[in-house]
Amino acid sequence: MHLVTAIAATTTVLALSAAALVLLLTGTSSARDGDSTLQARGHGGHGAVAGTISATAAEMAEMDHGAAMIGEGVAAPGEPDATDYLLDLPGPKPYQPGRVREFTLVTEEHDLEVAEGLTFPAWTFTQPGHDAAVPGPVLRVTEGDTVRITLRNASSQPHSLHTHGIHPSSQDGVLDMVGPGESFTYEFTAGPSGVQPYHCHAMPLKKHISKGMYGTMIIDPKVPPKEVADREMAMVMNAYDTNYDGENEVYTVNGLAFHYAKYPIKVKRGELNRIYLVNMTENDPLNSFHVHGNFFDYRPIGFDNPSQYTDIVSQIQGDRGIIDIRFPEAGPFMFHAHQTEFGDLGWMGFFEVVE
Ligand SMILES: [Cu+2]
Repeated sequence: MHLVTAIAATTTVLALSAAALVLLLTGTSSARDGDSTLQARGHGGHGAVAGTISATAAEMAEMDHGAAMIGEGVAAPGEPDATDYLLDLPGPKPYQPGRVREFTLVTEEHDLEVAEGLTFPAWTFTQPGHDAAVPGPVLRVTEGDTVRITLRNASSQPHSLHTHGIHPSSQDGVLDMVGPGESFTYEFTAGPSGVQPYHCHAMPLKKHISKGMYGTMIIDPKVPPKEVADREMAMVMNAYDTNYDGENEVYTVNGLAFHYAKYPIKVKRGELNRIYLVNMTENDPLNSFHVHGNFFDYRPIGFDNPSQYTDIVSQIQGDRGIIDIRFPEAGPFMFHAHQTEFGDLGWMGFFEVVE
């Protein structure tokens, strides 16, 4: 019953400017709840690392340092277009009184490859006709729209849909669960404008969120923002507790460890990129977004009047905000959590700024 599967993980060392290191995983793991044990093994002259993949700082400090890796040589899961549903968002719809917007989300169970060679038994919000993934799809509406979201439970246990925002108690997804085989349609008026997370609110909440049941909702303002973005993308910071010990072994942005180190996000020099940033990390109270070689405007709510001009922003669990960033220089620019452990364990990538 309690099958223990040990994986042989290859570690590759990356170095950030100071001394941050990155472990890359290869191998296989058990997909059974609570039954997998991960082991990392020193490889290729980088020094031995024993134990779980979340190696101690002391162990990592013994490794050799090298330059940060970028491109095809990086071990990362997912096809190059695996997160396009988050990186090329369709634009806003102008406000129109009386409009109704309808969505369907299906709760499913899938083994997803979240780090190279490492599968995680995820619970997902999936749109019919789309691939299952963590995070779930972006739901984009305009302030004042009547929003109807049908939750169809195709999994083996009760779930719900809880959106952040302003809505009636009956639509909050907390007191009434949607059982296996059942459906429920949540209805509310979209507002206030900005970016909000949605997530399952079944108990134990920590488990349902850490299994991957979350996504991003964008509520565009009735009056368009002063600056229209050239490119819009969602970034969800998350993590996976792959051995169910209450701590995370893998951290990512948009669900796939090191995916944007292998496949940097191409942006055009001088263009305005708008990033809808959400933190759905469980087990750690804070996560952060830091970009190299640049600063950005940050808005925790709404689209105008930024509250910060910065190169790093931190968010508590469930927090969110909007980043507006232009790159004046071409070239690769790293972005990552500035909790260096998170970066080491997968939450690191690059923008490739092109002319
Ligand atoms: Cu759930």
